[in-house]
Amino acid sequence: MQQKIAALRAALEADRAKVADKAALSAFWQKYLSKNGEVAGLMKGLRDVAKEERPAAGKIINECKAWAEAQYQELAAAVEQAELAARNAAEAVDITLPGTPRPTGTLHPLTLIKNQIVDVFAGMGFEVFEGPEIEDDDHCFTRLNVPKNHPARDMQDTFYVAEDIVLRTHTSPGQIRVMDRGQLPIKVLVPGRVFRSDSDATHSPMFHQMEGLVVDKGITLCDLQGMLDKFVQALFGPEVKTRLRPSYFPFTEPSVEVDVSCFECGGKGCPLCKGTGWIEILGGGIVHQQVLKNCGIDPGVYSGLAFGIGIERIAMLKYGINNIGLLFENDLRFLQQFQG
Ligand code: 2NL
Repeated sequence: MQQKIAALRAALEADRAKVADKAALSAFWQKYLSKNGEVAGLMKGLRDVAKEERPAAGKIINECKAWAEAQYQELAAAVEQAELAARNAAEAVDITLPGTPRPTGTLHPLTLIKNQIVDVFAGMGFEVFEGPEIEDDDHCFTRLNVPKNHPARDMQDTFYVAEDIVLRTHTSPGQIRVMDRGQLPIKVLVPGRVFRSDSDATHSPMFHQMEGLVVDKGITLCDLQGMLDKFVQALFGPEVKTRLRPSYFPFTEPSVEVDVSCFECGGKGCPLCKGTGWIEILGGGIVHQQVLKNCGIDPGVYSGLAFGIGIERIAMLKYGINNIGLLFENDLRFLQQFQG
């Protein structure tokens, strides 16, 4: 028995030195300590020992078993330690390394321009109102003094959703809704998408407008010119001047087209202003008395000014963009040039 035990100890120690992971540890336990393992085998061997020697043999087998179990416990702790150390090494994070830069989005150039315009007019006390994109004929045309069969309805080449229901061709129906609230005075900006059946290098069937409306006692064309002066100077620089030219819109009387002195050449004449020194940027005028009446406002007491700005046009002028399509293709190489 003593020989057997000595052999088992020697074999166990040799095997123990080879155990490096959990799988080998488990095999080690199976081999020596399981029900059919070598230590249990020694116990079974007791049968062959002479009766009077059995107590002594049993004692040394038990000692061997306790020793083997202790060996196993030590080994298990060592394997556990080694695996933890290996995992810590593999998962180590160098917190002194610089972070991975995450690409962040930028505002779309049209949003940048829209925000700039809103900021300028907010500084003059305007509020922002947004109306629906699908409008009825009444809000989009009739109450704006564009009656049925008026050439302006053809001129605007409207998208009809149903009879008398249209994709708004301008944001003006939004201002009609503001006037319908019946609260005066009014100082409102109405930005948003508008739709016209028109498409070339400078026209898109969907584009963005920002209209402004002021209704109060004693509003004149001078108020319009003063506000627009501040607006163009904020957008194009303090040196630019404005010029009003007579024009025609059914909803304003008088109507004006507003030019700015060319911010590229300072007015001397260049390709941008086509040699004229002036660039047309928006239209406006004094709200037609009929439009005020259509909204329940007494033109004998109140007067109004209105203007409409094409946001794409301003963006194209300001950033030197020659094709409107670039604004809607969402090519990152284009968009990333506008960092705000
Ligand atoms: C342009 C011209 C304009 C208006 C828009 C307006 C709205 C109401 C009453 C009167 Cl509710 N007028 N809007 C007036 C004149 C011109 O836009 O060329 N826009 C790009």
